[in-house]
Amino acid sequence: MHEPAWFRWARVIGLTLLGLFALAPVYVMLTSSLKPLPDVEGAFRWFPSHITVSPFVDMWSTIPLGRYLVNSIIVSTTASVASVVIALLAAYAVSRYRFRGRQVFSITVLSTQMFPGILFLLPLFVIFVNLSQVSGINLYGSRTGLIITYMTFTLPFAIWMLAAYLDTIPRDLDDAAKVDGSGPMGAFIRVVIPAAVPGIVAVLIYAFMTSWSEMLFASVLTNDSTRTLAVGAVLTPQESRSRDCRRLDGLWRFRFDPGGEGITERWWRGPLRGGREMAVPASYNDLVTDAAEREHVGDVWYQRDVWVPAAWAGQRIVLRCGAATHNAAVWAGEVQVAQHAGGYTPFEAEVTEHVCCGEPLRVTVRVGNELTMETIPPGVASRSASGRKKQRYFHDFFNYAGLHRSVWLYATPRSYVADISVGTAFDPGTGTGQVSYRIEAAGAGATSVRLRDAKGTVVAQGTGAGGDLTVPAALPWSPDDPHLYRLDVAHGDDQYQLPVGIRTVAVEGARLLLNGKPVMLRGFGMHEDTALRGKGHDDARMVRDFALLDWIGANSFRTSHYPYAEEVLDYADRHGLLVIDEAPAVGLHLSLGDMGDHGARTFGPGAIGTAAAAAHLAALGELIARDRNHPSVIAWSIANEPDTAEPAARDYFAPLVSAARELDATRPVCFANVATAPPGADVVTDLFDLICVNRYYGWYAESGDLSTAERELEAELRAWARRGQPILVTEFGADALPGLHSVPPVMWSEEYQAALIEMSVRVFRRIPEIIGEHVWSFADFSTAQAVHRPGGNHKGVFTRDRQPKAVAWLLRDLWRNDNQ
Ligand code: BDP
Repeated sequence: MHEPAWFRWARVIGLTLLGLFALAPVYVMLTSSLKPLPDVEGAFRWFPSHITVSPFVDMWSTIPLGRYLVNSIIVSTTASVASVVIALLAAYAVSRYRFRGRQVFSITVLSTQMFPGILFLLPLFVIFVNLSQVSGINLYGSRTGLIITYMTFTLPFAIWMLAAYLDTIPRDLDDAAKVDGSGPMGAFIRVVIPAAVPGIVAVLIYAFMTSWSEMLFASVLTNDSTRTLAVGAVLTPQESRSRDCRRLDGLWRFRFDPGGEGITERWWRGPLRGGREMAVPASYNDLVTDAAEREHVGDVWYQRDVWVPAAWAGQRIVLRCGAATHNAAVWAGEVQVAQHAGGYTPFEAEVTEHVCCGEPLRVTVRVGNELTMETIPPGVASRSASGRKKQRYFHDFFNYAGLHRSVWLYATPRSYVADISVGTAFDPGTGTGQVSYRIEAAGAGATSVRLRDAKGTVVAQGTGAGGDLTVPAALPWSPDDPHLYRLDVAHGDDQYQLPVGIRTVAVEGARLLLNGKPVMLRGFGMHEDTALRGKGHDDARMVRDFALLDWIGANSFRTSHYPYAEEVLDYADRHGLLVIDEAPAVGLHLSLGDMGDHGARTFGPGAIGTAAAAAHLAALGELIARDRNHPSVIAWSIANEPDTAEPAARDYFAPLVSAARELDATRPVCFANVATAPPGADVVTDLFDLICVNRYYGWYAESGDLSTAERELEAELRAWARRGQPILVTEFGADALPGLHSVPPVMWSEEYQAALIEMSVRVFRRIPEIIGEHVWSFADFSTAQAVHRPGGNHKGVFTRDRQPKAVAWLLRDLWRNDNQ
């Protein structure tokens, strides 16, 4: 038959497109990079910067990226085989039992299938994505998306193709196959299936390609910040009879990646070029001398070699990162093993198969610091007129970045303790303590626990993955006596030792009770911040900070505005500090003060939307999973100063509060309320257990006028008190430039800071519902460069190098007297 020329061309173009489509997996394999598409601001997005693939996350979380190919083949094959089986049965029915709408069916299938993909798929894709944004339901790149695509494309087309194929098989053969009395199914199996094998194979290939491309769309367009390939790490690495660790602190090879070339050029494949070195743990920002590098926005790369001990052969080997701010990908040699979003919680990946014991391993970490409207904390990156990439954010501390906490390589037996969670109770009447435990273990072996007291004597024991231990005459944990027991957990040959403090926390009316007794919290909102190291964890700083907390008579602090290093919480457990543990959700107020835009809306599409909410939830989940065993942690703070006067804040926060309660029902949940959401304006406080307020009367409000400030502070706090909930003042204070003095006190002088704090405390002591005062801030800290921040934020009671300002002596007198 004569083929017109246009038909030949159409066929060539069609086949080329199909070929390119089929080559997409090869592209992904070759680059091994999942690059985000650029973000386009606005409610309607032609291309989103990511597609959430959370329904696939479970599946992917167990399979490192290196095995992505195998993984997607398994899923695509299963989906294709299933659709071919369904299609074959339907096609048989269509072919053998003619029905009226057959032609309509053919026309529909042809008209939807034969459009060039670019014309049809792309609009559909954009519609799906926008619907997802609006509805919050994930229509693309999810199982639902996969099913929808199947229903609309693969299945009808497969039925149509196979039906046409089956039409060519003479019906007499069916009848012949029924001679021995078998029914249509017999004919189907004996004649139709064998005769239709080429058609089935063709449809299978088609179905496979469609399902694979479906998965590829989802993954290629996935911003790495939305996927956590590694399983979030919970148990802090430790040495025991069965475990060995190497802390990879020290100097790493280091390279800035302003052009974002590291991924395409695959920098993990060889030694990082450039000859630079960088200290780990530390922020890199204050260790460089170039302004553009200090303010760099984008990726940096760290790399080092580490000997994997020969003695670890046969063990399970894990690579763990304490904190990479704000997102990271990790390679063990040539294999990407982990990817993580969130700058303040640990993540880890098993690397047993990618290392050789007794040989060196090259560890490469890409760390990205960019904040977007889909990260927590949020931010906006843009290019300045000079072409420089700039980062704007809505919080008050400098956006330090890098490997902020230790990277570890550690070994456990193959059967191991994967996670432990404990809950405790204490009856002050009888003195009896309870420790309930749940162990997650992997691999064969028996699980058992022993609870030992400080002398090492076993006071209770149990077997199995969960249970309750009773401790008669228990010594409860409290700031006065931070008594710790030790839970020795064993599974198979593995052993893990968890410090346990027996204590209860409860909110009763307007009181916060610790072990049944009311507590008053005295202390600070703090920061992990020092000169040079920035946000890098530093044992020396930690020891000094705790010494000063003790010196000044504080019993409590808030981990403003992100989860602190695990070492800090361990220290707080041992030294009896009461910690409000905060998620890194700060700056969720796009119209606030000097950092925001007047009148800007915060919650909703185009601003803090569903993607940010998902990131927030993930960060909160990781925080609680990591810290729920610390007796020092007495409450979860979900966010700092969000715009809770905006009505949409309620829908944003309600699921987060429920999630926190679900993950840990034993601790109060709170957030730090902002001055723009006083009683009457705030729409969320009733969801929470504690009222926490940050107030700056005398500084941002009634600046320089302490007598008016005193009246207004008292009036507002009394309005909060009418709700009958406990109130913790999580921030109050004033900037004081160290060494600036003035009589009478004027703003920025040490005297004014002292006078403002003295006035505030006077007010607090008049209101019985107030259960605590946290001065802002413990020490001066670095901020973004801004006209209102001379060398950073100076609200510290201590200077940045941890020496007292005048107010420190006042607080010391006050708090030490309280303690007596
Ligand atoms: C509060 C913030 C805190 C700031 C402080 C300030 O919670 O992070 O550092 O104000 O302005 O709004 O000093």
